[in-house]
Amino acid sequence: MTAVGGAVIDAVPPGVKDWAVALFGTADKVALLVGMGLVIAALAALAGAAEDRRRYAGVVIVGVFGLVGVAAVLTRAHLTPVALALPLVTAIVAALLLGYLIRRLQEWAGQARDSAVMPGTARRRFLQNLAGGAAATVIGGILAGMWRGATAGVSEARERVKLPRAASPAPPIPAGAEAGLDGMQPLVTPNRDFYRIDTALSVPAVNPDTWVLKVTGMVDREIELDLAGLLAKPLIERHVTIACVSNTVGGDLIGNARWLGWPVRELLALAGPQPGADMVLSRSTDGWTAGTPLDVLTDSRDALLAVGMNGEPLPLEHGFPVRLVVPGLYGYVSATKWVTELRVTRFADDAAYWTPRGWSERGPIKMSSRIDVPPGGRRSVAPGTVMFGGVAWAQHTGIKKVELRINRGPWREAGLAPGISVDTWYQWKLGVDLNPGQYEVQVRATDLRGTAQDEQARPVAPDGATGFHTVRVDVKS
Ligand SMILES: Nc1nc2c(c(=O)[nH]1)N[C@H]1C(S)=C(S)[C@@H](COP(=O)(O)O)O[C@H]1N2
Ligand SMILES: [Mo]
Repeated sequence: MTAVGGAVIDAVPPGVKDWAVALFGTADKVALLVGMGLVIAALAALAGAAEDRRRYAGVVIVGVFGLVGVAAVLTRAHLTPVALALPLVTAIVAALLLGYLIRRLQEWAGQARDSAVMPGTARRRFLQNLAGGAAATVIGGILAGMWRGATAGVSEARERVKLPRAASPAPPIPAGAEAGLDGMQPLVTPNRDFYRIDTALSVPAVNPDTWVLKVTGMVDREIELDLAGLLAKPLIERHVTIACVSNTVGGDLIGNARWLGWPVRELLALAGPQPGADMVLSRSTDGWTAGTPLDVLTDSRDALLAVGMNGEPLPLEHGFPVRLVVPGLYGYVSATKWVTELRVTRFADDAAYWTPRGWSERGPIKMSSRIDVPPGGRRSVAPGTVMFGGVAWAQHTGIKKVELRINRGPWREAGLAPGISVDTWYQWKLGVDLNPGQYEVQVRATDLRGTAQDEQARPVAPDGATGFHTVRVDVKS
């Protein structure tokens, strides 16, 4: 079922952008699974009715569904014999059970019709068999659950991981970096609130004891690194704000965390990239890939092979045991979770997961800003001084100023809190005196190079949304 769902996700046509965005959110995976469950129940009812009318008709329906399952597994990047056998075995068992139960049901119906030598015998047999079938289904479910229980084992292994102290700790958060307005999001996003985006329907369970990272491709020396080896390196800790290319203007697919890891440039320096290489294709256990410019991974920025998030080992959903975090690039071209390979290559020779699906090969994060306060959809407030607040980001460049305008009037400069670093978001706030009425409020940021945020509204595809976050505020009388 996960394979079919994954195939559905992968098959999303590049044109269906908004749908794709919705699909990769966490809640929508549940919707996808529930929807598939309903389809399966309907198919089962159809197969039962068909089999009752005509012998083998229902069995054929079940068989076709099983083949669809096999085909879906075949399209998945991570092909295992178990994954392949599962839909086959399920379909065969379901077909046998279906044929058998319908025969019993017909026997019972026939006996009722012939009125009654030994009434109840066929009925009893049918019910016994139905109960047997249900029990077999439950046992099968438990076995499948045990197989999935691998995730639980990895959770325990995660508890045992001891993160070392950073050789270079995160610089302290400057005083006043939190604007201190009610309704603002915390400057550092707690792990449980951190947005999650990936194509994985079930969280990959990666055993930290057997995890290895391979550096391959156009390098002088291939490298293999295990977790103990990685944890023994001089690790650094930095705050970095990562964002999703699917984040709409004003959206919340962005978060700021304190990451602990080893600079990717040091690993690549050991491997020795060869002349002509310009991309690193990072691959996760589930086959997903990101293509990151080699120069971004070797310049002075803190691109990390991260093991820690806000003082803990990475949560399973955020890539345990090891992921990439690259300041300044959208996640889809850089932030590979459950990473197991870095392949040094060329953009001309290799394409990452999202590239043939209609998203740009390169994905630098676009500067943006957001109004979080006053909070909520209608944003109705009392008259007088109305406090506005929010965040602005231009990763690896930094924010110089944030301005607000009311009803397309002149821009007014907001108070900008000091950033933790140019790689994180900045908080801002501004009080504006407003009489009762309805107002349109817009925000724009300017980066430390002096470039102002792009006013032109553009959708998230192919390389990130632009435009001003615009909200309506209702000042009550
Ligand atoms: N293995 C894997 N890593 C992945 C993805 C994925 O689909 N699979 N999605 C990327 C995208 S699009 C984003 S925005 C970030 C999100 O990281 P987060 O879920 O920790 O916030 O992870 C990136 N890493
Ligand atoms: Mo993303």
